[in-house]
Amino acid sequence: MKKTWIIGLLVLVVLISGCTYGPKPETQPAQVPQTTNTIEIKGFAFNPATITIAKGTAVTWTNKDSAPHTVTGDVFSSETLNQGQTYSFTFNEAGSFEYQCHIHPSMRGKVIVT
Ligand SMILES: [Cu+2]
Repeated sequence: MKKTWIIGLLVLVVLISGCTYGPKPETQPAQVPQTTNTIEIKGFAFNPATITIAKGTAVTWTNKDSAPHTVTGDVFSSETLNQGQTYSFTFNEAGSFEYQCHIHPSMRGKVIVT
């Protein structure tokens, strides 16, 4: 009977001490170059339309529209992206890369790689 009480107390101590460690705080220094970037395709527009990234960064586009879109540039090109689908491309060369939606050519975006 007493043993059970001690075990119960131990479990309680473990539970309480476990609570003091909470989720780790976000410790991401601003100086660290971004290694991923996401662009939403929404409302027939790339958002953000222009991004600046460091060389070696992978950019992921996600189509949030019900309409299909593409991400079409000179050195990269996606298949037709339906709603919820994504396309990723890693930019290993510095430069300015313009792209558009092949289906809706008025949709334009630019990736600047430094
Ligand atoms: Cu489109």
